[in-house]
Amino acid sequence: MVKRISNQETSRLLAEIGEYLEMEGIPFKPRAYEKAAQAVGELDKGVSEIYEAGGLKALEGIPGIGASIAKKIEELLQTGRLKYYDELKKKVPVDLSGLRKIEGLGPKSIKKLYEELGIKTIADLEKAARAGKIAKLEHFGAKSEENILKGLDFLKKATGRLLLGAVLPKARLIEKRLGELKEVERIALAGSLRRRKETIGDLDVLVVSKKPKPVMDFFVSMPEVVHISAHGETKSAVKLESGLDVDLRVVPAESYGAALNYFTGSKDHNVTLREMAMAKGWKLNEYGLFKGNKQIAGKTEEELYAALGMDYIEPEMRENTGEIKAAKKHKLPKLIGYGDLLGDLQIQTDWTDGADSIEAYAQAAIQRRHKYIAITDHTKRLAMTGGLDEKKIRKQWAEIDQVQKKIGPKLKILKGTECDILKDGSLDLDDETLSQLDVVGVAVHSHFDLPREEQTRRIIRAIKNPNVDILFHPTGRLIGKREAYDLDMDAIIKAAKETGAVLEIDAMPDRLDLKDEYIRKCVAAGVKLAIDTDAHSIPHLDFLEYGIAQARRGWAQKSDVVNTRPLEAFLKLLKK
Ligand code: DGT
Ligand code: CA
Ligand code: CA
Ligand code: ZN
Repeated sequence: MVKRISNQETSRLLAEIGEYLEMEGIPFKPRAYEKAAQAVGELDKGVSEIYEAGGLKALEGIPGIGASIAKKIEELLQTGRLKYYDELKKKVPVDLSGLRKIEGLGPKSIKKLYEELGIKTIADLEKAARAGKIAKLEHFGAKSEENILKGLDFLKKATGRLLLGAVLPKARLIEKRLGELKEVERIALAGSLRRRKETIGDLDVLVVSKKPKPVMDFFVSMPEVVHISAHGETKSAVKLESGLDVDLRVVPAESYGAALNYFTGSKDHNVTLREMAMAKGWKLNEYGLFKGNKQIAGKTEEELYAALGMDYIEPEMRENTGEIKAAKKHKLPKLIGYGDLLGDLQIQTDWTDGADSIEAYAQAAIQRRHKYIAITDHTKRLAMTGGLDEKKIRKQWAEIDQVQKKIGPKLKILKGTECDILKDGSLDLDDETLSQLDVVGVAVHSHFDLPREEQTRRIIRAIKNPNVDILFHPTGRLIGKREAYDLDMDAIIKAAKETGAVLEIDAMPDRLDLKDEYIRKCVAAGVKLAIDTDAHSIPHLDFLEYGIAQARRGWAQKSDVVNTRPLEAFLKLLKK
C-alpha cells in the first residue's frame, strides 16, 4: 500500500533534511536535497501516483532526483516515515519551516539559537529577541536582533495571503476537474486570481449548473481538502492542505456575466460600476443589470460593460484606478498579450547557482518557442553562488558559442550577466568585459539598508554606465519576506528615461518586481520594460506568465516591453 503523502509534505521534508545537513556543515548534500525538494514541489502529478505507477525507477526519473533521494522518498511513501529525517530532527528539534520564514535566518543560526537559548519556535524567538538576548550572543549582535524583530513584524502582516504563483496552478487543476463533470455547463476562476493580483486571499470559483448537488459533493471531497466550512446547493467553501480557502458558487446561466463581474471584483471597481448604474436609474448586482424588474444585461460581461456605455475592461485592470473613466472615453490601452514575449532575458545556469546547463536551458527554451534567451549568471562578489569573474565569463562565452553551433538558428543564445552593483554603484565586471556582452543586466544583492538617497544614487550610477542595458529586480522586495529597499523610484525612472536603461519586471512569483504601480509610472514616462523569469532551473522558464500578468496590471502594452520584439529589433532597443 502506497501512503498518500502530498508533494507539498514530501517537498517540505526534503527541504528540511537539506537544512539540517547544512547545520551539520556537510558539503554538497544540502544542495541536492534542496534541488529535490524544489523538483517535487514543481511536479504536476502526485509523487505517490508516480511511485504507484512506476516504482523506484519512476522516482529516479524525476529530473533533479538522484538514486539515494529516490530511495528516501520510497521509504516515506511505503512507511509514512523517514528515519533519516527523524534522526536529524532529534538533534535540533525545532520548528524549522516556521523559523525559516524569518528572512535572513539560516539553518546555522537556527541551530545556534537552539543550542544557546533553547529557541524552538517563532514564539520562543520573539520572546528572546524582545528580551534582548539575541543581541548578546556571539556572531549575532544588536543588528541581527533588530533584523529578526523586523522579520517577525513582517511575518505577522503577511500571513494569510498566498502567492499568485502558488495558487494559479492549483486553481487551474480544480477548474479542469470540475469542468470535466457532466453537470457543469460553465466554470470560471474569479476573484483576485482572475485579476492576477500578486497575492491571493482566497480563491473564488463560479459554476453554471442545473444539477449542483453532485458538483458540490465532488468539490468538498477532492483529495486536497482538509476542512469543509460550508456545503450547500449554491455555495460551498473548503480549505486545502496548502492553506488555500476556496469558495464555490453555483449561478444561473442568465446571470453568469453579472456574477463573474461581481465576484471578479475588485470591490472598489464593483462599487463604481454600481454607482454608474444607479445614476441611470438602474440596478446592478450579481444577478444582472436591471431596469425596474427587467434584466437588460448580465448574461456576459461584454454585454454588461456595453450596456453601461463603456469598453470591456480586462480583469487585470479592475482596481478602480482610472480604468472605468478610460473605458468610457474609449481610451483603454491594448494590453500586452500572454503570448507576446519572444524571449527570456534573465537565466542563471549551473555556472553559478542555477540548476541546469546552458544547453538544457536552450533546449527547454526551444520547446517553449522562445526565439532568444540571455544567459545571465551572477558575478564574483556573490561568492556563495560561484559568481563569475572576467576570466571565467569568457570561458562561458566559449560554451555558449559551442551550444549555439549545436542547436543552430532556432534560438539565439545571448551572452549576458547579472552583474552585481557594488556599494558605491560601481560594477562587479570591468567595462571591457561588459562592452563585449549582448545583454548587461545589473542588480543589487547587498547593502539593502543604505539610506534612501545613497541607495538611489548607487543605482543611478550603475544604470548610467553606458554598457548597462537592464536593471534587474529594481526594488529588491521579496513578497511576504522582505520590504523593498528604501528608494526614490521616481528618480530611478527619470534616470532610466535619460539613459535609455530598461527596467525589469522579474516574473519570479515572490519578486514580481517591479510592482504594478511602478510599471504604470514607467509606461507613463516612456521607460521601456523587460519581462523575464530570473530562472534558476528549467521549470522556472514557465514563470513568464506571472510577469506578463503584472505588466498588464501596470497597463503595459506590447510596445512597452523590449522582449516582444524580434531579435534584431530587440537588440537595437538596448543602449549599446
Ligand atoms: P482576496 O480574496 O482578498 O485576494 O481578494 P478578492 O478580490 O478575491 O476578494 P473576495 O474573495 O473577498 O471577494 C471576491 C469578490 O467579490 C471581490 O473581488 C468583489 C466581490 N465582493 C466581495 N465583497 C463585496 C462587497 O462587499 N461589495 C461588492 N460590491 N463586491 C464585493
Ligand atoms: Ca478571493
Ligand atoms: Ca472569497
Ligand atoms: Zn541567483
